[in-house]
Amino acid sequence: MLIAPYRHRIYRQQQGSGDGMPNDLPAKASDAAGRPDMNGIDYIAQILKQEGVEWMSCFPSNPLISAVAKVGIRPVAFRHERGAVMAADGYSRISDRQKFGVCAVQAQAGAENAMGGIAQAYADNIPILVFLGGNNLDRLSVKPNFTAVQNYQGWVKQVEAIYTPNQVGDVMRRAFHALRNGTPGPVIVELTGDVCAQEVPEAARTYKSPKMHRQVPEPAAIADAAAALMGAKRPMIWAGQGVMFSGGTEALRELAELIAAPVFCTMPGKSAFDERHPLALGAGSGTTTGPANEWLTSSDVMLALGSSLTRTPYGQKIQPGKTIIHNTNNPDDLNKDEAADIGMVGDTRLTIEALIECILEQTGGESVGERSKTEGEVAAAKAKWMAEWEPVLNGDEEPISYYRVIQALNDTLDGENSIVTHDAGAPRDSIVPFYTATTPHSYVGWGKTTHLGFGIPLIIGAKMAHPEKFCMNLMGDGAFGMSGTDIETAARSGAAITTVLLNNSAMATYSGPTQGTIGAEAREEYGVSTMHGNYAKIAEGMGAVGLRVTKTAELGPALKEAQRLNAEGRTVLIDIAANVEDRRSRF
Ligand SMILES: Cc1ncc(C[n+]2csc(CCOP(=O)(O)OP(=O)(O)O)c2C)c(N)n1
Ligand SMILES: [Mg+2]
Repeated sequence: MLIAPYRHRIYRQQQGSGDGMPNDLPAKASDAAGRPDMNGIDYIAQILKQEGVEWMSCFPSNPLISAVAKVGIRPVAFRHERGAVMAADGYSRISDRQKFGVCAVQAQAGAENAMGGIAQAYADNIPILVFLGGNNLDRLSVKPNFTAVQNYQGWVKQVEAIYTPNQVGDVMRRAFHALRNGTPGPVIVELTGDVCAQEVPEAARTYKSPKMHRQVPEPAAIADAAAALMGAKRPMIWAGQGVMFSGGTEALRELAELIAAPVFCTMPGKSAFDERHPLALGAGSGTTTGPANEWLTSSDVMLALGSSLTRTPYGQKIQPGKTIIHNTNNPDDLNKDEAADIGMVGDTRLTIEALIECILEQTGGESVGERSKTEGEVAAAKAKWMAEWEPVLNGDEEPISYYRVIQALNDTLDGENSIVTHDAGAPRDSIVPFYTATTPHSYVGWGKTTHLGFGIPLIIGAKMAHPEKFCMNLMGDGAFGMSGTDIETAARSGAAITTVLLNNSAMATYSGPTQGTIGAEAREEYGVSTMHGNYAKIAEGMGAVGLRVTKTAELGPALKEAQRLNAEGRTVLIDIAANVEDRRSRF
């Protein structure tokens, strides 16, 4: 069962300042005349070092890969560009705009293949910096050459090509400004081949690190929101990813307790509020918890924090008839899909703090609402929902039910020191309502365009950010086809992750008894949405440890073994003989 990886290097955490402050610059190379010799690529590497970048995902080739290695930034090569971009995304997702995932791929095929990962980051508002290799200046815009500036418009927050060596510092300043400020999103820099190989004149080497600037909503909007919350009969809070990105999770807890409002987390916001808290309603994708459904249906005032309130099949619907108080840092999200009764454009943590202060001023320091009554109602709603699901979560059916696997995760993992993520399809639908998220980013929810296979590279990126944590992705066998070779990336680089693979030889969302959308003609006659594999064996062939689980009793021990092996620096894949899960907590 256990095999030694082909080549194993223990991943050592790179020593950066870790506080977002610039590191020392490397010594400059000099030519005979004592003049620093630095081309555009070397200057970018130096700026990345100055910005505290510790590693860069990549798929060869791109001249920046050697240049960053020279200045002590670790390049990690993935097996395909999409994965490299997604790992940078995973790193950014849990770094709250304090650190950023950086990625480099080559021109043409590399730039084209990166699209899926970039689109995913764009849809989910994730700040990543992607360097695409570029053609020479005289080939830009000439068919069939790919130009990022033309082709990535509409999929990114910002995209620029470098047209002159004098411009490198300005492009990089705009890039880091965009990463730190406004709506988060992917920032693309196209490294025009011949231009970036030229010397950057000393006078143009003037890079200054841009700072983060945060806004507070107008005082009148805060006062209106406070009044609406204090007058509410049944308030609730809808917490999005922006709560975590702004460092607002503690403030959120304080506010929820102050106004006795239960908290629902969106899928990307899952883990912004500890799901063990008595005011926690849990999280929701298209599926959600019983308590969340009750408050989404019956609340009269909803305070949405750090959320775009985007309508998506991977989110809960907001029922009409509520007063909506909407906080976002992006004015374009206000009134996009939902009419905002009160809009609060600004940083989420600062907004919550301003709300708390305003409410306390009016109550003379007293809390609002009946907290213990509300907590009792949440507990009752949870008990009602769990009465229905308890037998499913603890069932001993074989092939093993998805829910039994999720129960084993809840029973076995040290939630506060783990990072768990899902993949597209039934794994996501099943786990989002039932896995208990604890500390911020202990769960990474994702997916509006929802790229299958994101789980492996995402969790490698998370492991790069937190080598001390148990980092695990739950995926289906269909998803493995999209990114499974990056198990080799994890094994080779020592970013020791655990992949829990629900092997049902099917795509449950398309071929399940009631969930199926693929017709019997294509399924039964031609096998569309059926596939087979022994993924534990494949993992072993790529230098990881493969474990097979066919009985429910083996789940806990396999997860414990995975934790032990990860701690030794070994990547693990647990291949579970699973059912074609058809049950969903939908309302
Ligand atoms: C790149 C991409 N293509 C297609 C899809 C649509 N899709 C969502 S789930 C799924 C099947 C997933 O099958 P599997 O990973 O085996 O999970 P299961 O539902 O069986 O648990 C597909 C094709 C997608 N999300 N991403
Ligand atoms: Mg499957």
